[in-house]
Amino acid sequence: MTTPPPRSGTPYSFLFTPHREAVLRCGRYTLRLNRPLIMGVVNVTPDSFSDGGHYADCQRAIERARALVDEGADILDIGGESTRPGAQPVALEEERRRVLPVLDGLASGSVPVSVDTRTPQLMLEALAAGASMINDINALEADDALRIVAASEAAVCLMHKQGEPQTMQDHPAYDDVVEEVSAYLRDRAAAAIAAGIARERIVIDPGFGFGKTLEHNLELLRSLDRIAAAGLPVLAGLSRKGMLGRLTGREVSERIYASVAAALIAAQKGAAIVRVHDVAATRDALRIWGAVAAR
Ligand code: HH2
Repeated sequence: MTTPPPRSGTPYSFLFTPHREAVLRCGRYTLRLNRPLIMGVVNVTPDSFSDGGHYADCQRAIERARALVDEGADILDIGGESTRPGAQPVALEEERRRVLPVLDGLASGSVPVSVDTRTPQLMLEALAAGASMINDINALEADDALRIVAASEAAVCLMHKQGEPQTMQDHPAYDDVVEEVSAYLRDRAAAAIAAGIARERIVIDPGFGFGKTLEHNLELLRSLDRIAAAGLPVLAGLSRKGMLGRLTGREVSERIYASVAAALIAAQKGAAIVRVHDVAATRDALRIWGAVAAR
């Protein structure tokens, strides 16, 4: 596919994307997708792989989220359950206790708040409490999830994974990882549209690290433009992940440079949204690219 000619004044004019003029509708917010957006992650958990325990307290999580907005986050993503490889599922009651008070403190802010959950009942409660997006690593496959999101105005991120977090890294296997992930995301987007979720509310995500070897992850990153060719905005979540540790030999707390590099590559490959922990560093890198790209 060829890149359309640049328009004067359009930032990121060599961005490979079929949705340059597009918007993402997230509840009362409409986000323009004319540059890569930054989703800032706040995990309200004791055990998330990179920030577990740091923001388990509600007030600290809210302060962290506000700091990420000051650093340039376009969307916040609040999670109450770690889905890192080997993680144990969290009971609804506990996930609710972690997420809803933080959402309450942020929902009236200047940026949309996404809730990272695969639990339909929590989706329902989060939407009622002002969540503008549901980020579901299960791609709304659980009973009722499609119906619950369709009944709202919120956006949704449909993510691919192979297997379940507890065992997904045991033996990931694909014949053609890019084709299989793309086909799955196309199917889930079609199911969401059939359930009444407008196209402009849907984001797709190949799910880096979710039932994928290092080689699978690299192949997906190399070919992100093929996934973006579905015409839906693509979200890429590479921040601080194990694949970056494998490639650099660095611990989680030392993966900021690798994370920024990965986010930049994802954006150049057509990601509409990058999901990151280090917002300021990512924003600076994307700004440099944007300045070079704008003509
Ligand atoms: N990655 C994680 C969690 N949620 N959601 C989407 N859409 N895409 C991702 O790549 C993704 C995600 C894992 O990262 P993190 O939230 O930092 O860790 P944990 O699951 O341990 O809380």
